[in-house]
Amino acid sequence: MNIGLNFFRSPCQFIAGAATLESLPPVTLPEIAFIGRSNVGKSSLVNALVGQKALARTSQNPGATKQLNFFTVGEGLVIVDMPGYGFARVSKQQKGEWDHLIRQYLLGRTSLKRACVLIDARRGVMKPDDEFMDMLDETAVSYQIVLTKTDTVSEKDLNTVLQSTEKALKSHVAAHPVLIATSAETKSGIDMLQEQLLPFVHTK
Ligand SMILES: Nc1nc2c(ncn2[C@@H]2O[C@H](COP(=O)(O)OP(=O)(O)OP(=O)(O)O)[C@@H](O)[C@H]2O)c(=O)[nH]1
Ligand SMILES: [Mg+2]
Repeated sequence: MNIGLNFFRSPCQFIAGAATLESLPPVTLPEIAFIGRSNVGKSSLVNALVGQKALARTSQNPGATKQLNFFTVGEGLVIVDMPGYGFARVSKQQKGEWDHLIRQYLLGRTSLKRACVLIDARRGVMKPDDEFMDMLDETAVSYQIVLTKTDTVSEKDLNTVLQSTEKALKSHVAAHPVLIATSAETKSGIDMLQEQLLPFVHTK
């Protein structure tokens, strides 16, 4: 069966929220995970990807997403909206538990096809991102960098951050070479993200 980008307009459903490894839902469809620092725009990008406003819960306050949230897109894909790493207004213990959960999920999930590592266009790749990608480089996880919030920077600053991110990409050998620049606000680059993810969709 041939499918196109309108696949991402398929009905979506929340299937599970997992705060522990034991509560992860069973492996069914191919999975795409959205990861990145707190507040980088993971939940907003998930919503933009599937053309919805409030499938995933967003917030101005870092630490909004507190568990791994699993959503099905039609009958072809599972999207995982993850808690943030790095800065969040949560306790050290909570942060440690999230980091452990995120790491164990990424290392062990057989259905995970790609992790989208989100980078805020206003900040570029920061130390926690670099460290996180170092960890991914040592695993078999296929990952790709996605710039977020591109609407908040000037064209000049966007070019600068694109260049510095391309440079960072070169030091992370396992990263997918295509860098995607997006805005959940203007929907710029969402079609490119969909194109990159379409090959993973399960077709009957
Ligand atoms: N201008 C602009 N704001 C955005 C964009 N994407 C997200 N935001 C805002 O950034 C804030 C954080 O967005 P979330 O999607 O909740 O971020 P998150 O990465 O899921 O955050 P945590 O779950 O706390 O880790 C919200 O106030 C969003 O409205 C974007 O493309 N442009
Ligand atoms: Mg979130």
